[in-house]
Amino acid sequence: MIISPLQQERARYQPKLPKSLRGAVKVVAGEKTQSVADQDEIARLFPNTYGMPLITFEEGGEQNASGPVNAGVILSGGQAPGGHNVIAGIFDGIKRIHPDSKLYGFLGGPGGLVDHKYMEITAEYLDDFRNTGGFDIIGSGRTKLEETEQFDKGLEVLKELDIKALVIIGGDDSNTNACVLAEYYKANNAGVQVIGCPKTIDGDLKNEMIETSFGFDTATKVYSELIGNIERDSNSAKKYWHFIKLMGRSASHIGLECALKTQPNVCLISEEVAEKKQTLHEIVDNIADVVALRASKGDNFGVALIPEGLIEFIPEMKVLIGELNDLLAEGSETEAGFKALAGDEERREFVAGKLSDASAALFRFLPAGIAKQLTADRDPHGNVQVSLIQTETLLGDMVKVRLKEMKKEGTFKGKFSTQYHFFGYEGRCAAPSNFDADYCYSLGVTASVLIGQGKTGYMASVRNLTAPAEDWIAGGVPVTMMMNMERRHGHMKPVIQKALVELDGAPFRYFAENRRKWAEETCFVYPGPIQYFGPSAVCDQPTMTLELEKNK
Ligand code: FBP
Repeated sequence: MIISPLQQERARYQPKLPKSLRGAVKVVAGEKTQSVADQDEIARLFPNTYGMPLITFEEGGEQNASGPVNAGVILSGGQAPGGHNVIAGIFDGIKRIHPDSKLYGFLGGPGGLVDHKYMEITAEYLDDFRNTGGFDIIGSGRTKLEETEQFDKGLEVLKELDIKALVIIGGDDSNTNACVLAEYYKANNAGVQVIGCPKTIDGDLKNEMIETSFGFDTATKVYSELIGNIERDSNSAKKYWHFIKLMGRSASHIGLECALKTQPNVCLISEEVAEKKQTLHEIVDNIADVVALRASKGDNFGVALIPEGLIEFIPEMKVLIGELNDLLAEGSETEAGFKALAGDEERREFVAGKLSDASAALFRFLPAGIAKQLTADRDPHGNVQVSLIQTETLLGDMVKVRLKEMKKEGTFKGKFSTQYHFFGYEGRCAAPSNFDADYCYSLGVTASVLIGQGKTGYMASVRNLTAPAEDWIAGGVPVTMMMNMERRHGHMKPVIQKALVELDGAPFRYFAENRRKWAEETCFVYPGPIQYFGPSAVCDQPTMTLELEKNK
């Protein structure tokens, strides 16, 4: 493999570990835990893994003599920078337990376990992936592990390879399923532990014990660099309004973090739109007002950030999407009728005729391209694929129409030219920042200690993340502690609670206090690229979200 000079230097980077993980580890068990809600129901569903204590690691335990420990690892869902370092941490950790321990990677995500597709990860193979982005070391996938047949099929290969523990690196759904698997294997005395690891650039797998999911730091730094570059271009040419859609399936953490870093003129936060029950027209009017305000000062340019998940948070759109999901559910009669029609307009009318009056009116009003995107194939979970919907274009086009009206009314006297961007995949496989490289490696070593301690149904947790890495606190959190019951596809299910942007949280409050000034004046900040070598103040900074949350 040919690698760049930066990659060569980066390969030599030794991730920083918390003090407690550098030598022998003392394991301290805390109080018994409870789920965040629906305690009775969750306890009933997880009789073997509910209520376990929190675990914290401290320096200076005794190195217990142990035989080799074989472990398996799965990368689940969307890529996030740092996944390779989690695997490196697990590898080095189990080798520390015993040099003959082996690590197997299941290929292409959870499906690899079910289909018995795996490889042994050797030291030589792993070395090329240390401190690199991507999930290409073993590949990832979105197969859901939720059926007992899948669990049994997986167990066959785990037994064959003498694997004692499986680490599932994934988001909220994958970690929920990891816990279901842990419970099943424990209930059946399968002799396989299951440990979770918090991954997702979306940043929505977090709570009191999981301060952030890995990948959020790097991805938001990459997007902020790009946004800063566009802000500078916008401020130089002074002729375009840039509408930038940012990835993040549901929550707006990415948009908020990027706004805190770059101070754009507009940033929509989906959770606020939902809370205030804003309509599409209100959102458009608000943006048009900012455009007009800036134009009144001669500034016919600006930058607006749009979270990818916005569309599903606009109440009227949410209702429409819900109705469309039901109508176009795979295998339904309406889906067949819809697919039998060839023309887009014919299809639109066919669907509109079956919607409620309000949804039909909205559906007919939307630009043809957006209506088509809303009826496109669903993802494996039956959801609209929001990353495929061009919300940025929809809003830009609607703002244009509104500004024409305002021109007639005499309330807008400027120019409005747009450029559209979508930043998502650009950030998911970036070389991890020092923060993510260190955090991920620490998560991997933490997982190996949990394995060595015979734990199951735990998620690796590394906390105190705004302190220097040596003072980070590592340990394990029972996954059931993060669960509540939610309705999913018509059934109540135990799931890890998704963390949305809290409107009374410090990051949003800081944004809300400043956004008027950022709209009116040009306060752009140009963060520049991620720095890997240099002063710690430049290279090791965590996200502003974390800083504000910790210093609230
Ligand atoms: P995870 O929740 O699996 O980490 O993935 C999140 C994400 O990156 C979202 O931000 C985005 O909407 C989605 O994946 C895109 O999915 P895909 O990779 O299947 O296009």
